[in-house]
Amino acid sequence: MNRNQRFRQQLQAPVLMHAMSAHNPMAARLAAEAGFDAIWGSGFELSASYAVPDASILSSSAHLDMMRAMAATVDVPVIADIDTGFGNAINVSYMVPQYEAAGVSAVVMEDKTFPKDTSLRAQGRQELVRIQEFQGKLEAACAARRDADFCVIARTEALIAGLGQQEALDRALAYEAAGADAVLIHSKQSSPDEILSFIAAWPGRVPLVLVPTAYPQLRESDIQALGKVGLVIYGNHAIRAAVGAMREVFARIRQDGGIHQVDADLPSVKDIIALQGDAGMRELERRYLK
Ligand code: SPV
Ligand code: MG
Repeated sequence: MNRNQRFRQQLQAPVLMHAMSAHNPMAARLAAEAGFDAIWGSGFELSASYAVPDASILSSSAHLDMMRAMAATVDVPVIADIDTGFGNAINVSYMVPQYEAAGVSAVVMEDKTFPKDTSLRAQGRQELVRIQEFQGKLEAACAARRDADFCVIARTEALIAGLGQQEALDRALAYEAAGADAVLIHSKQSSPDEILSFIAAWPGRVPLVLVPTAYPQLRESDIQALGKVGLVIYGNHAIRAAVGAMREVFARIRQDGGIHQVDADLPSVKDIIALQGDAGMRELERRYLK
């Protein structure tokens, strides 16, 4: 089975899949090494790694290039966060084959207007496009894929925009009807109640996808028990771990007046060399450098 087939099959299987965010190939490699089923090619993380807001500021080519680099580094499937699809349905038609050619196994596209604003910020601009317009974008994405196992995941921001459960259900069902392979339902409430209520009411056939950043108390075992969720995405934990670790180490070096204290607490240079794939390069040297 190739990577796209594996992803499609796992997404539909009764066992919950878990994806970890990544903003570069090293983060993707570490996530795969830790045992995550897939990599989330997060727009929030990549924007953060360039120190810009997650608001359609980074170019589509910067995102696409990073997805290609991550997909080339790991064997697990990469799920690309294509935000609003970089324009209208026509833009989507041109972008999806490029993501597919970059080696990703799925795209997630959200029903906000372009340029988007990030979802979890308080008082963000959260405007949604018309349901029919987004159906057109999903139909364009599905028609543009070349491999039938490549997944198109629709994301509704109805709860993020404060439009309520009925609007979220109407949108999610309309997106399923337009061909979406799964529906990501996002919430920024600190309690999982809103999401649990949506899941209980979900009458659709396709699996749901959750990003529990705002309600971290909801564990995988709780989500699995709900039965309707195929995938949980940890949306920003790679960049937050990196920022936390760098902040602490940088502060210690300034405080200690050197690296003499911190050195023993860091991954060794040998460890990093191994993660760079040194063993593979030495094998190439052995074979081909004559
Ligand atoms: C991302 O990781 O870019 C996401 C998830 O889209 S969130 O930031 O929660 O909107
Ligand atoms: Mg995003």
